[in-house]
Amino acid sequence: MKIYLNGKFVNKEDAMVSVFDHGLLYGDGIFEGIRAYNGRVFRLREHIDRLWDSGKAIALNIPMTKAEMEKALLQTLAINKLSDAYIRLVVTRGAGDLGLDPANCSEPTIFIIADKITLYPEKLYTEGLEVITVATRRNMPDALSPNIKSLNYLNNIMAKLEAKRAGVPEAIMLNAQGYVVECSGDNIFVIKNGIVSTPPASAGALKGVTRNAAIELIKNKLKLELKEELITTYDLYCADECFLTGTAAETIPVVKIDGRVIGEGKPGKVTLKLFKEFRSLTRSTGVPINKK
Ligand code: PXG
Repeated sequence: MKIYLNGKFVNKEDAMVSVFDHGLLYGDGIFEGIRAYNGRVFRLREHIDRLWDSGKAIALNIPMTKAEMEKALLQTLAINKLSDAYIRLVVTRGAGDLGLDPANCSEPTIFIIADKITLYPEKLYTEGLEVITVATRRNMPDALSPNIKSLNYLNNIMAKLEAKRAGVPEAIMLNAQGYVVECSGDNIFVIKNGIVSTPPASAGALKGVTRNAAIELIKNKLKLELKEELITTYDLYCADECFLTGTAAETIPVVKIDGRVIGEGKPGKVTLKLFKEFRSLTRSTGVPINKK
C-alpha cells in the first residue's frame, strides 16, 4: 500500500508523522472520508469544498489548490490499483512545539490513505439496525461548529462507546436542547405518513455529502416531500421508517430505537427504494480514476 504524504508516495511502513504534529498533540487539523465506487470518486468536489471550508473555519490554509488535491487523491487510488475504496484525506496544522499556538507550526502535514472499506455486514442492510439515543450531547455549535470535520472526534467517539456498551452498533445524539441531531458518524432521517424529515444543520447536524445526495433523490426520484425540521425522540419512536446516511454506511435502515420497534420492525418501502437509487447513483456517477 502506498500513502500520499506531503507530496510523495511512500510505503505504509514509512508513512509517519512527527510526535510534535499538532494534529496529534491537539487534534488541530481537519479531514474528509470519501468513497470510490466502480472506478469513480463520488462527489469529489463536494468533499474538497467541505475540507476547504473546515480549513477556513479553523484558519488553516491548505498549501495547494483544490485541483492539485483532487489530482493527488486520484493518483493515490490509481497507484494502489483501487476502484472501490474508502479514502481518508487529512490535513493537520503540522509539526510545532509543545505550545498551543499554531504559529509555531511550520507547514501543514497532508496525507491521503486509500483502502478497502469494511462496511456494516450486508445482513444489516436487509434487516436493519438497532440503535439507541445516548447521554453524550452533540457538540454545541456555539462552542465548536459540528460542521468542522476536525481531527478531534471525541464527542462522537464517546457516543459510539455508549452505544457499543449497550450492545448496539450506533448512537443517536441529541443537541443541548434535546432535539435529535445525528449519529456518531451518520446523518438521520425519519418518514411519517409519506413525508421525509431530517434535522437541519442549524440543529447541529453535519451537512453530510450522503445526506445531500439522499435529499436530492427523495425529492427528484422518489418524488416525496422533504422537510429539514427539528425532530424529537417522540418523532423517532413513532416514525413509520427511519434510516441513516453516511460515506461509510451509505444508506442503512433502522428498525429499533431505545427498545421501540420502528414501523413494522423491518426496513420500510421508502428506505429500500432510496437505497436502490443511491446504489445506482454511486455506481454510475463521479470523477473517473483515469490511470494515466
Ligand atoms: N455526521 C457526522 C458527525 C460525520 O462524521 C456524517 C454525519 C456523514 O457525512 P457524509 O459526508 O459522510 O455523508 C459524518 C461522516 C466512520 C466515519 O468510520 C464517518 C465519518 C467520518 C469518519 C469516519 O463511520 N463521517
